[in-house]
Amino acid sequence: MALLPIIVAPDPRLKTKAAPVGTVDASIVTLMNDMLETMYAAPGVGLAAPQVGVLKRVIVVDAADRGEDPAPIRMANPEIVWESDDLAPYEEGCLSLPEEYAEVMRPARIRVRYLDENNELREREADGLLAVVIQHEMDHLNGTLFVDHLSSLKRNMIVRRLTKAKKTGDLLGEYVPVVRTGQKEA
Ligand code: K1U
Ligand code: ZN
Repeated sequence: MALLPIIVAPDPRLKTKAAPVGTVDASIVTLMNDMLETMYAAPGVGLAAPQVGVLKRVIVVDAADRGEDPAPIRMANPEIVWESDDLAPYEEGCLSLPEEYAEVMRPARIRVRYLDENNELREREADGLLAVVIQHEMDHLNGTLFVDHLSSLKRNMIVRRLTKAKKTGDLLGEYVPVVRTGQKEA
C-alpha cells in the first residue's frame, strides 16, 4: 500500500469531471486501497480519486464512529438512485481545503448504486454522516467542492485564504499525510 499526495485547492484537477471506470480490476483495487490508507493517515472520513490526482470515478469512505471497528467502503462509478426530499445541515471539511469548514445542506438520506472492489454492482442506503460524506465525495467526481454550495461571498473568502496560504508557503500544493505509529512524540 502507498500514501498518496493530496492536492490542495485551488487546482484545476479539483475542478475537472472524472471519467467512469470500465472494470474494477487489480489496478483500481490498488488505487482504492492506497486511497483508504491515505484517508486514514490524513485523517479523514472520505477521499475521492481526483484529490490524489487520478481523474477516475472512485471514492472511499469510512464513517464509523470512534471506538467502532473500521468500516471501509470502496466505490467505483457511484450513482445516487434515490434521495430524500428533506435536507439536513452538516459542518463539512475537506482534505483539499485544509482548516476550512462550513455548513452545507444536502438530502438527509440517499440510495447509492456502485461497483465494489469485486466489480459487483451493489446498492446501499445511507443517512447521517455516511450520507453526507458519500455526497461530498461524489461532488469531487464532478469537479465540485463543498464551497461551491456556499454563497459567492463565503466561497471567495475561503479560496482567497487558500491562494494566499499556498503563495506564502503556509500550505503546499500537495501534501502526504503522516502515518501515526501510536508512539508518543518526545
Ligand atoms: O473529501 C474529503 O476531503 C474528506 C473529508 C470528508 C468529509 C468530512 C466531513 C463532512 C463531509 C465530508 C474529510 O474527511 S475532512 C476531515 C474530517 O472530517 C475528519 C477528520 C478526522 C476525524 C473525523 C473527521
Ligand atoms: Zn473533500
